[in-house]
Amino acid sequence: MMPAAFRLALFVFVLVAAAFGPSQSIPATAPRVIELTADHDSRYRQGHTASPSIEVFAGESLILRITAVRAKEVARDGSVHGLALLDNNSNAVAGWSFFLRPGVQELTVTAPLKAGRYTAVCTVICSDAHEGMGFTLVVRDPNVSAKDHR
Ligand SMILES: [Cu+2]
Repeated sequence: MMPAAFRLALFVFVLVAAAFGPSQSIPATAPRVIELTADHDSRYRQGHTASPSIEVFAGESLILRITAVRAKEVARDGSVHGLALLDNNSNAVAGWSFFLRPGVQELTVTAPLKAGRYTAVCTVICSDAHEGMGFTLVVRDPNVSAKDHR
């Protein structure tokens, strides 16, 4: 039979291992990766679709993997495009403001907690077509099925 002190030490070790072990360091669900291009003609694209509409769930962890391609104009700091997310009232959503450099960058974001339609816009005056550069983020309540939205 194990001495009581040893059993206690083993018990504590198991508790600590359970709390800080590898199972705790892996998130329950890995962020979903959304691939986009911030293109040379001042358009956001998802695949071949310009100005896409992207559906996400409220509070969903996302990685925006954006390939930025220089348009006509470049900001003084070298940014070729930008990204800001606006709600229905054109208010900027916190944590969703980025400047993009040429090439691939991964932006870690969290979808807004409030369901609705949001507009992502470019924040660098990248060409004469800059005003039309953006995409739509449709945020769905995860507790409401897509069918119920119709
Ligand atoms: Cu732009």
